[in-house]
Amino acid sequence: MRMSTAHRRGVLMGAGALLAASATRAAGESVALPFANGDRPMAAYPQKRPLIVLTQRPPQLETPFEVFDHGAFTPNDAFFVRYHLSGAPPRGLNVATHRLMIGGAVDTPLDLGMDDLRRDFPVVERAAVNQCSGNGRGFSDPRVGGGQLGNGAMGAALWRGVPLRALLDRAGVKASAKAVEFNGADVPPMRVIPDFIKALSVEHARQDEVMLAYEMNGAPLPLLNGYPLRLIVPGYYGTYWVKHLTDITLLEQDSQSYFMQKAYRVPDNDCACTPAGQPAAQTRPIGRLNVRSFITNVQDGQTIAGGKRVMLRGISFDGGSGIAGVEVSTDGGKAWAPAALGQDHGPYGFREWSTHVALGQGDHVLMARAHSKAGEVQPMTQTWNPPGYMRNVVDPVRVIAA
Ligand SMILES: Nc1nc2c(c(=O)[nH]1)N[C@H]1C(S)=C(S)[C@@H](COP(=O)(O)O)O[C@H]1N2
Ligand SMILES: [Mo]
Repeated sequence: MRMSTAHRRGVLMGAGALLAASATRAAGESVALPFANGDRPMAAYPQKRPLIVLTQRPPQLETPFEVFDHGAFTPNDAFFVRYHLSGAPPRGLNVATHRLMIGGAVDTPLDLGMDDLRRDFPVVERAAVNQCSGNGRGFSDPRVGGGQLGNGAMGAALWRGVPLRALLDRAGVKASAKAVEFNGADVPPMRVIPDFIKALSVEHARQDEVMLAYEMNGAPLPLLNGYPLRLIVPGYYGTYWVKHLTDITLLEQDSQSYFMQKAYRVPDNDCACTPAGQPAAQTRPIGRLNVRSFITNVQDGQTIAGGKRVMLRGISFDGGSGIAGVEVSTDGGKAWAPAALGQDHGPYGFREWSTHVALGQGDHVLMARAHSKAGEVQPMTQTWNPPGYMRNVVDPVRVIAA
């Protein structure tokens, strides 16, 4: 569905002013994330309900965790926001004038409008989790540098758009092409600051699941989530999901982008980890999401009813093999019992789970632990790395049954 012209103008031309105004308006509310220096203001940005503010310029907003208890899809107005360049989001984006260029090592460079994308290419729809590499970084112990995020820098949506391969085939990728670079409309505020450019291998870019999305959960992408077009790389960390996509460039060598060569890299070993506090000898670009689960209906420190059946539920996901099972423990990880899995929305989405437990009076430590179909399981102890990426340790939720 198209936005009306009036709505579009409101969103686009008023975005700058609204960003400033609404941040002040909601300045009263705040939230305390459960780690040192975790106090955060809440603010409602355009098209968003009040979210947890990590930075205002550029906007970096976290989803309040209770949202994840309401289903396998994260509402657009609650979906987290991550930007790097201080001028983001870009001004003046418009579905009527937006262009996507495909160039470099191709037979026929393409210059496409949004109407061309909707009219001339197949349509695909896929549920997929977008998770920031640093989701949960604020819990790293020892602490690490970077945005001190709780667990709200993730979300799952139903993405609708065009398979990337259809565009690559139309342009005709030269046999010499090795990598594909993706750039969006946001530009660095100064020439010395690197542009936000990401890359995939040609082989990865041609996989079935990689797509360009113009809709999210049945509506146009919100401005702050990449309007009017973004890259979707199911199973991969959000850093690859370039927003406000304007340029796709086929390269005959590896991308030299700062955001491939210097940032968003993990230790090059099986656990993507180093001994706490130690740097990595070798690194590689971050890749697939590891397996993860959360209890969503009970919070750490909460008092719950003792001596009767209570429901525990939550979400799980992995990098695309799908969830094989989720187990739950009520004794801090000694005994485990399987939970029931909810509806399967495909291997890249959130998979809900639920179970019932009865707790005797006193203190209990609840845990959920997910297994992927690829045989991966969440670790019981944290795997640490210097940037605090890929956290997926089983989280204890301490409750009092009374
Ligand atoms: N154009 C652009 N795209 C971007 C970024 C950015 O700074 N600029 N950040 C990336 C990162 S690191 C993440 S985690 C996701 C976050 O997507 P969201 O803001 O829609 O939640 O966007 C990615 N795409
Ligand atoms: Mo990210």
